[in-house]
Amino acid sequence: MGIVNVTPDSFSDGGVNLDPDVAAAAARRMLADGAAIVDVGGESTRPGSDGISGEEELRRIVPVLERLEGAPVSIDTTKAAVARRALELGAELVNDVTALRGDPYMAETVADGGAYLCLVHMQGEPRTMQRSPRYDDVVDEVTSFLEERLAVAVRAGIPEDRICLDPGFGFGKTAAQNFELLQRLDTLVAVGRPVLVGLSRKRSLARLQGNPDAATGSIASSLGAAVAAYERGADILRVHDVREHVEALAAARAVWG
Ligand code: HH2
Repeated sequence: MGIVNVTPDSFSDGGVNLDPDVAAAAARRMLADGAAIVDVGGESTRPGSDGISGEEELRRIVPVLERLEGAPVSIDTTKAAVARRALELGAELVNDVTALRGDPYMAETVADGGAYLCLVHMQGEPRTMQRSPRYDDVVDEVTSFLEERLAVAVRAGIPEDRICLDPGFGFGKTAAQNFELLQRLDTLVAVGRPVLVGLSRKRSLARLQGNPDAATGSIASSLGAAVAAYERGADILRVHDVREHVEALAAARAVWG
């Protein structure tokens, strides 16, 4: 899954894709490089971000989706109105980092639109989530949460076989908690739904290089983490650098045989 953030403030590619022609070209390049789908988002959910109105989010993403007609697209949004418009414009998957908790109309929007859904774990909300994330057992808590949200989604009429689960790296988690989730990814895989992971360029990766102040992790560290996640059963990798990840996965697959 390639990432196309149509935002001025995303943590690693903010401002790059604000022109819809540039954003659509970037998305098409990712698909040509081997992405199965591109995730278009109009609102940054980076730690500390405040959120924007639905009108502003639509203003950013609609021209991009119009230019991507016929391409496999996912919409990264927490707002039902944005998801509804994106589905009308051909999006197939709704990537909701609130796991249907952010907007009371999101579940029926996904169900009525016949869309796929990604449920993401987040402790707190983007503005405050990194202040002091706390868990007794991060793996058990994230897994139980996602099982509960999966049940909610299915009760709302979204077929289970259209839903994938995401532990939400960096969404209310310390670097140590992120890596524990990755080490024990098999617990989430055992739930039986495809697992999506978003590690690409995230700050926890920069910590490994001993740089606590870096805002982004390197491509090389993203690749290492992605291959490790793949080996632990991740099905979908949400990444900025598609070609590099496709090549790294091809090598990992060749080793696996
Ligand atoms: N991470 C981000 C945004 N959306 N969706 C899923 N399913 N999983 C993730 O890990 C995830 C996500 C944050 O990364 P990014 O889109 O690069 O930045 P920003 O939120 O600043 O736009």
